[in-house]
Amino acid sequence: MNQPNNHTRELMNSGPDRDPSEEHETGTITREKPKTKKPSLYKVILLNDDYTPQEFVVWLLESVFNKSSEEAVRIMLHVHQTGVGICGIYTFEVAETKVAQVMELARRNDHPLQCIMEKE
Ligand code: TYC
Repeated sequence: MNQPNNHTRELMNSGPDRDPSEEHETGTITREKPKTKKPSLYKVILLNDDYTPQEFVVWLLESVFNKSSEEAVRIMLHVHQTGVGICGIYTFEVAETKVAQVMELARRNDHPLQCIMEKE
């Protein structure tokens, strides 16, 4: 029986159990398969209404979304003038938590403020 050629040697050392230290012998298989997947991202969106005080929305943006006071005022005014605005973009569980925090703070303060999340 002949010795395996380079192509056969690569096939013999392929698959999840291959020895990456052998890869440099042929120079054809170069990297490990990256097994990480990027998580989906979600926009957290604030909706305008006629009753929630502007100062409350600015305070929410600072305390829940870690915005500077300047950025918080900018986002609040954008929502006030256009009807909607993005507070931030997060992975699913972070976005879900922030929406729940906003809704609970609005409810506790008797404001009709609405906050939703949307897949990016
Ligand atoms: N429109 C509100 C007012 O004039 C302010 C406001 C801004 C409310 C943003 C909600 O998401 C909102 N008092």
